[in-house]
Order: sequence, then structure tokens, then C-alpha cells
Amino acid sequence: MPKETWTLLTPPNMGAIAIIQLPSSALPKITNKTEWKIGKLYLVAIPDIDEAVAVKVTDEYAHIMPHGGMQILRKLAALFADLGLVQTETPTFLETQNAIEAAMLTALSIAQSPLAVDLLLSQPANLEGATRSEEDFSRAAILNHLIHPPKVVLLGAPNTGKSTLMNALTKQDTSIVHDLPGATRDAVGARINCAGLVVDLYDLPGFRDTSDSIEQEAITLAKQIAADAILTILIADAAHDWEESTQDHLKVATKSDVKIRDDADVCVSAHTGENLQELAIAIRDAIVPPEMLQSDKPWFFSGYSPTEE
Ligand SMILES: Nc1nc2c(ncn2[C@@H]2O[C@H](COP(=O)(O)OP(=O)(O)OP(=O)(O)O)[C@@H](O)[C@H]2O)c(=O)[nH]1
Ligand SMILES: [Mg+2]
Repeated sequence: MPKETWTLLTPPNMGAIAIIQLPSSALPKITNKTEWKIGKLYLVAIPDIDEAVAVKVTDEYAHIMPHGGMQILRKLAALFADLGLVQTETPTFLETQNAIEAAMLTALSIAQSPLAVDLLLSQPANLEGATRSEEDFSRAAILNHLIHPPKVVLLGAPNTGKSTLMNALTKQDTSIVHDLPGATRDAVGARINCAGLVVDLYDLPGFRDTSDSIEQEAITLAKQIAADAILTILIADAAHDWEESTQDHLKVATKSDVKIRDDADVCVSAHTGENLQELAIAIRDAIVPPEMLQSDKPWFFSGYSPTEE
């Protein structure tokens, strides 16, 4: 018997239609219909709440598809509570054969990076009967960035073009750009897709000594974000040198339309768009090496716990 739970399968926002998974035994209690054939869709009334499309998927589980307005969802939640059903965030995947496939589909539903898709789909075969080695732990820690976006920061002296680069990478005015140093006060973050790897990119204020206590406070906060980052993108233009960094970093020279630096990993121009795609690829490869993406070794992805543990 399934636990007496219900799950909202669609996002918890307003939508045209919501999809809810619940025990089949609840169907006759919440609708005007008593006879249900497995696999057949019905349009049913949920008295005083809504009309819904409903299907008994198996003897244990059913799906109902009411309208997705917040008031309808609230009323349904109250009705389910009256029946003793508890809401859970974790759906039961009815199509899965085993625990690996169920964990894989859960990971797939929350994975942010497009590159996660094929790799996750191949894991049930890769993980079948696999035991975990030390190398598997370190590879999983890296590949899990495909599910949970890692933090990446832009770090460089004031006025080197960090915010302009941020805006070019996010393709919108995420950050304020100005020709006077000190334009960016607070760290600004945005989620971007770097050639298939989704990262949370932060534009930080340029670190400098300042008598402005608010700016100093913002710089202290920005240093904490920089310390947490999985990758630091050091930024310099022809007029400023690189910041010191003890963390994993890429050296990116900006304003290549004005002057090229020969000591950078990538030279870009946010104004002309030169090498922005190359930068996206360099960020991706620095965080998740290409050979890991092509490997058919097992990925003990986050959310999957092998039974031997
Ligand atoms: N020619 C040229 N100028 C650029 C480029 N990128 C930025 N700039 C200019 O450089 C100046 C500073 O740019 P910002 O993006 O505000 O620099 P920042 O590093 O964010 O500065 P702070 O927020 O003060 O730390 C602005 O006048 C930009 O127009 C570029 O690719 N080419
Ligand atoms: Mg800035």
C-alpha cells in the first residue's frame, strides 16, 4: 500500500493545470465517481472545488489534473488533509523499475544543467551493481555541479569591466556599468548557462580601500562570496593587473577591442562579443572537465544512496 500521501507534481505556482499524485483509494472519496478502470481518463467533479481530469494509474496511485489556480490548490490541500493525506515533496515515479531509476528521475527533475540530462539517463546502466571507489567520490563531487549550480565569481580591480562582462554573459542589464571606479556596490548574482553547464555567476565590487563604510561592508560580504566560489574568474584590463587568488581560477583579460594582454587564459571584449562563447566553454571545462562528461564510469549522483551503505 502506498503511504497516505499526496504530491503536487507541477511547480508550486499558479498554472493553467496542476497535476497531483495521490492514492487511488482517495478517488471515490474526493470525486463523484465510484467505478474506476486503470489507465482510463475521466472528467470528474470534485464537489464544491473544481472539475478535473483524473486517471487511476495503478491500484495504488492516481493522478488528478484540476485547474492550477492557487485557490483551487488550497481547497484541495484542505480536502486531502481532512482525508488524513499528508503532502510530500517526493513523487513516486510509477514508471521506474528500481531505486536507481527513481533517484535518477528525481535528480533529472531538479538538475539545472542541460549537460546533466544524457549523463543521468545513462546512470541506471552504469550504477547497476557498482561499488563506490575513492575516485567515484571525487568525480561525483564535480559532476554534481550539473545538478546544483556552482558559484563562480568575477574578481578584479575597479573599472576593469566586470559588470559589463556580467551583462554580456547574462544578455541583460544585470549590473550597473560606469566609467568611474566603484560602480558596483553589492554583489550581483545571476544564473547563466555556460555551454551546457549552469552556474551562479556573481559580479563583485572591485576590492579597494575606501572611507565609505557602506562600500567597505559590501566588499567584506563580497569577499565571503568569493571564498565560497568553486571558480574565480580573475579580471584585468590593460590598465590594471590581476588580483591575487589562492583559489582555482581563470585569467580573463577584458576590453580586447582596446588592447590584448598576452598573460590571460582568454581575452574577451564585452563590447564586440569577441570570445564570449570561448569564455563560456573555458568556465565549463574548468569546473567539469570534458573527459568526465564523456566517461561511462558510474556517477553516484547527489540524491542516490547505494544500498550497500
Ligand atoms: N572598450 C571597452 N570598454 C569596456 C569594455 N568592458 C567595459 N568597458 C568600459 O569600462 C568601464 C568600466 O566598466 P564596468 O563594467 O563598470 O567595470 P567594473 O569592473 O564593473 O567596475 P567596478 O564596479 O567599479 O568594480 C566602463 O566605461 C565600460 O564601458 C570592453 O569590452 N571594451
Ligand atoms: Mg562593476
